[in-house]
Amino acid sequence: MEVGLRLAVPVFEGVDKETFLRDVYPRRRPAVLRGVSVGTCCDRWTVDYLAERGGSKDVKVHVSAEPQMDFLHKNFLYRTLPFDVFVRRAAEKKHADFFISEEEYYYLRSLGEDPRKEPADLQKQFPGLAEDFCIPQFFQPGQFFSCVFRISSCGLQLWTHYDVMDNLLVQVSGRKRVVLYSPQDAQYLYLSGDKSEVLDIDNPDLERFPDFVKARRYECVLDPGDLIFIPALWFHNTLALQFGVGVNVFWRHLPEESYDKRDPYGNKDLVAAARAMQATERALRALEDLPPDYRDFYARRMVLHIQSRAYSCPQEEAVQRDYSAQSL
Ligand SMILES: O=C(O)CCC(=O)C(=O)O
Repeated sequence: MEVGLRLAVPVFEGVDKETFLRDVYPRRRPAVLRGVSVGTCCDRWTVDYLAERGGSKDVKVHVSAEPQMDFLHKNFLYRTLPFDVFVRRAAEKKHADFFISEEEYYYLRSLGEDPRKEPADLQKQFPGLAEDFCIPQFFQPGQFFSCVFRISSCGLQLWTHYDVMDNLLVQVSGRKRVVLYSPQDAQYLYLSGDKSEVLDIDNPDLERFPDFVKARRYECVLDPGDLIFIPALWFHNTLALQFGVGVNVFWRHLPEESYDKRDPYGNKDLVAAARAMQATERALRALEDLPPDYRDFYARRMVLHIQSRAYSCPQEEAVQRDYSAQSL
């Protein structure tokens, strides 16, 4: 199979706030960070400890018979389980108690107290465990948005998507592969909203998604204790190589009013972006009133106009810049 360009995510060792802000953050590109202190969680969070300290509060989890969870075509169920029961189930390969099949896969993305209004915060939902987790102080306290628990069965793969906030994902236990794509390659990802239609990124259906091979693939494997900085708008896809526990922290790097107030997940388009997308829809509806040859002509002119007014650098330049990254 024809494969696209594969690049390694750069690794930074012994990162403190100063080196993060000087060497990593301004590049606005993904980076693996090692040697960042995140508290005692990496030593303490065994399955038994999580079950005991996390308690039996109900959590809503994703359950699927297949390892690749597909949000767009919903191949999973939402089910509610006591947290301790969930953790033990997610850690086992075969289940005596199950919803779909004895080999089903589990995924928890923790939610706020009122999931439609409040962002997740480990401190509020799991105070007994939050004591063991120390949020890296790489941003101002006022920029904090959410702190999300992520627990996956071995083999679980999460669909490719972007978020609108900057993100530090801390891998506490288990190994996880992370694949990322640049926002500048969005045109090759067959998007439906914030998610890619291409579910199997390792064996994509190239008849349906012929341009997917043009997307530059950035890849890394996180070991326990590793962090990855995922800048806002970078697409990411995760694959749990082992049962794994992670925590991610989203923060706002733009003024608060830029973000949609009704967004507890950190993935709704910025207010101005949503307005621009709506205006595009209106423009497209206006084009429908034209005969096909005129519609085609004006659509092409609109694309050129948008490119010349709004692209920050031509696509070829963006590709060129990345050839300096290390190929896999
Ligand atoms: O680690 C995972 O399971 C997914 C992480 C993710 O999607 C995120 O941090 O935004």
